[in-house]
Amino acid sequence: MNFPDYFADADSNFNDSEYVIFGIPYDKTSSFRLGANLAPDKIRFSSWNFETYNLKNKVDFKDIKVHDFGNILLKKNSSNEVINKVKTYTLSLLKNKKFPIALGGDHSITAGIIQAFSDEIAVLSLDAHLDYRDIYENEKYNHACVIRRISEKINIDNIAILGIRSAEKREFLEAKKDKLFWVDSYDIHKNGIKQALKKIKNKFKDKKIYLTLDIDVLDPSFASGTSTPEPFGISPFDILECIEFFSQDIIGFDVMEVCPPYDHGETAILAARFVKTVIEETWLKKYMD
Ligand SMILES: [Mn+2]
Repeated sequence: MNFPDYFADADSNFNDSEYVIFGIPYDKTSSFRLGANLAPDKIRFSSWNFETYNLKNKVDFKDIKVHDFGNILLKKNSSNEVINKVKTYTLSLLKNKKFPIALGGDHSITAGIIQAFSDEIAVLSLDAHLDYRDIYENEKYNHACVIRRISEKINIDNIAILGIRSAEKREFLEAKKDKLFWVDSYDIHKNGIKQALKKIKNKFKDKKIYLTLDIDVLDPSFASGTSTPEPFGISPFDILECIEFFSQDIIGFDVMEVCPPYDHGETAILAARFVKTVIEETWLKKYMD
């Protein structure tokens, strides 16, 4: 079957749209398995799987004005150039009051998106990995360094990570010393996602939140199609609760690290579902008040 090459039902033009989806087909800093550059188009394809009506929140996606820009063109750009391109593009969306939704690509890209936002926002990262290295494989803008790069722009008190279960010892100790906040997946498994979300809400108060989803936060049994899978992950329901809980505050979203060559389709399906969920839930909040 042939489907359009844009995200399902994202058929508004740019001017009318409230939400803009854009892809960044980039995986040059992936450290284990390559292929995340194929993810934006795979996520778009997967989005056609779904009904437009959401039985749970009663939103019909067709009622929301969503534009799909397509992919940002990257031709042999250095990582610095990629980050700058992504920053410039995100700035153009914010200037036009659009809600940015990015499809990665590897997680290094999120640092570029965040640079376009005010320093006053909070950043919530869902990730199996701490990603707090200063440099990795001679690269400052590596996916293993994304939280460190973000912490150079956003006060570390306004950053939180959910679901981690992997870090290098030195990286871990540095993050502890710098008082980076996280709730690991073992804690979430034992005490539930709600208490973790409440802790973060207490910390962020009413700050606006940029939500970045590294799909490897999920257990590999749900989402094996990712570059660096890590056992003992959280579940899709945990992520759903997180999106619903913060829907009032979320002002931007990305989903990163889907790796189609290692996917049987389910990882890209989950990514597409989370894109739709973030759009529906934030839209619902905006028009309910
Ligand atoms: Mn990760």
